[in-house]
Amino acid sequence: MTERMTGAQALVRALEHVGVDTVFGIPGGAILPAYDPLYDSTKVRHVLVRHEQGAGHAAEGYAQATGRVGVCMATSGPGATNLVTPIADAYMDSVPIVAITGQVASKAIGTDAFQEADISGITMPITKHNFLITDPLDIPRTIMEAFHIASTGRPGPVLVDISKDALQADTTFSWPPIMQLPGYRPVTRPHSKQIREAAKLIAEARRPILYVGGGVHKAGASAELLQLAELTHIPVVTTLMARGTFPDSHPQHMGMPGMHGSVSAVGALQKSDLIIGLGVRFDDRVTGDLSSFAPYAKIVHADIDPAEISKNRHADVPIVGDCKEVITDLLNVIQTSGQQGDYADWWTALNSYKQTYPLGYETFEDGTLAPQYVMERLSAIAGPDTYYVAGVGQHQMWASQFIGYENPGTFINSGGLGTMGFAVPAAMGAKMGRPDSTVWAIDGDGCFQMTNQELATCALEGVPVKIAIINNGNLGMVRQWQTLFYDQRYSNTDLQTTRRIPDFVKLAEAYGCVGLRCERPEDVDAVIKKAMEINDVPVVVDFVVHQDAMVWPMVAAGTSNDDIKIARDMAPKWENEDE
Ligand SMILES: Cc1ncc(C[n+]2csc(CCOP(=O)(O)OP(=O)(O)O)c2C)c(N)n1
Ligand SMILES: [Mg+2]
Repeated sequence: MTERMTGAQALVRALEHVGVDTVFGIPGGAILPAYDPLYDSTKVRHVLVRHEQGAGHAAEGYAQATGRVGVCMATSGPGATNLVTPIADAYMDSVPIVAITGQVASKAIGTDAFQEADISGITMPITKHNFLITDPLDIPRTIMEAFHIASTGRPGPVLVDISKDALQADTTFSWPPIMQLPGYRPVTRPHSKQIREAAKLIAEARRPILYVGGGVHKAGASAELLQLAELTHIPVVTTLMARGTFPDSHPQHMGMPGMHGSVSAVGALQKSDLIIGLGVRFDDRVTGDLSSFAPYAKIVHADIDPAEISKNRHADVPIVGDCKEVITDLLNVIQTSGQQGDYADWWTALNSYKQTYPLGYETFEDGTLAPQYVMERLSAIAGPDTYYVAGVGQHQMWASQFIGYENPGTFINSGGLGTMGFAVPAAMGAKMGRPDSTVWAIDGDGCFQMTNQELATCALEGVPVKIAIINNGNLGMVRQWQTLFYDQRYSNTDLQTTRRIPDFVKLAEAYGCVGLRCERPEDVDAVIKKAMEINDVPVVVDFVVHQDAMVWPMVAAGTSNDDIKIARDMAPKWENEDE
């Protein structure tokens, strides 16, 4: 069945056919034709955001909370370039989003026309793929291809740029279109020889470790991971992108590795003789100085993206495949062989790391709030079924360290790009994707000032997110580096929020939200409980905390993981330093 309609109508119809229920965006000249049929759609809800960056992060939050493709839309030129940051963010964290942008009329492309920007050129290195459509006939097929590419293999952002005349022209629409992607065939089935090789190394190892990254949750493989860990009794570390993929409370969990990881997780990687990396990138925040990273370890590295394998650290056993299939196959081979490694001495060492160096923090005599305490109480009161969405900075690290994650995908944050301003719009997207769940954003006073305008969107669209601002009056993470590495010369990190500019409570109220403030430890529980009881409008809590709280442990940038500090000038003592 084919039907006559405009390119714009074909676009909306195609979005309906691929199952889109929510689009975040802002209209403008070049995309305007698409907004007309969108007005009539009963299946697609368009959410009018206040800044296109908010649309992009909302699409990411929606995608991460639901596992479905998030969608954002913008006009040409500045609308499109405002999407660049969230597209780059989605690329770094492998988040499936489709960004649809209007482009100037095809005849005007290349003439520096009003609001022209070469967005497909600009986003070439930060998209998994992108398209420029000038023929309306291509619209349905391209939309289907864009959603297929974004959500299969290693997920990622896809941009579809459509010229205004293609949206306006008459065309024929038929569904389903036939995709034309001859060169795109992601490998999901791991090679059985590689699986056997990995199983053999696991049986031979004395100090193995499962290094779990964002790819495991993206593959929906947390149940299989738990089975594998319990079958083999191998310890597990979960990266910033994998928090909750393996339960924090599990005795085999060693914590988060990396720059602000636990001593037990960092130590376990450094001392291991076999790292089984699953859906990880061996990125610099985890490895520290690469040349001294895990010097005794052989590497099994499984990832769906062959480009990741041996990119940073040579893999002795490379496995290309979907993590769910990799883990399932490993389980089968290990179960059939009945071989069990001997890790008793390893566990003695690991348990001693855990007992000797638990995560801790400083409290303040003057009665001011420790930010870590706020996280602990939030975790206890809001519980592990809540979605936590963080900004970028100290508060993000405390949210990772001091909230207990028990369920996969419940910590949503900007890991690879480290994008300030991520939290408020991403929390909005997460809440729209999961309306029955509680969503708490944990934001910094700096980050919050970058994207808080989306509170207007939340209030008007009925999206009751909860925002905890960890207000330390500073660009705290940068201040921490100035404290440690720049002689306490605090160049341009004081936000002066202590002068209540802005007053976050009043700002929340101005946006139609409830604003609360908490300044003393004894009030924390009552304020969180009050925020938990408000479910009809968004709530913002201004937690005024001590300005000098620091994130520990820390591996200073560029140094070795062996030089991890548990506090300023305090390093752990390693036992078993016999190799
Ligand atoms: C868009 C952007 N600009 C600059 C930075 C560099 N940066 C990283 S953390 C940080 C401070 C964040 O301050 P705040 O939101 O108050 O969080 P805190 O560290 O105080 O918890 C800055 C400026 C960044 N990550 N992203
Ligand atoms: Mg701050």
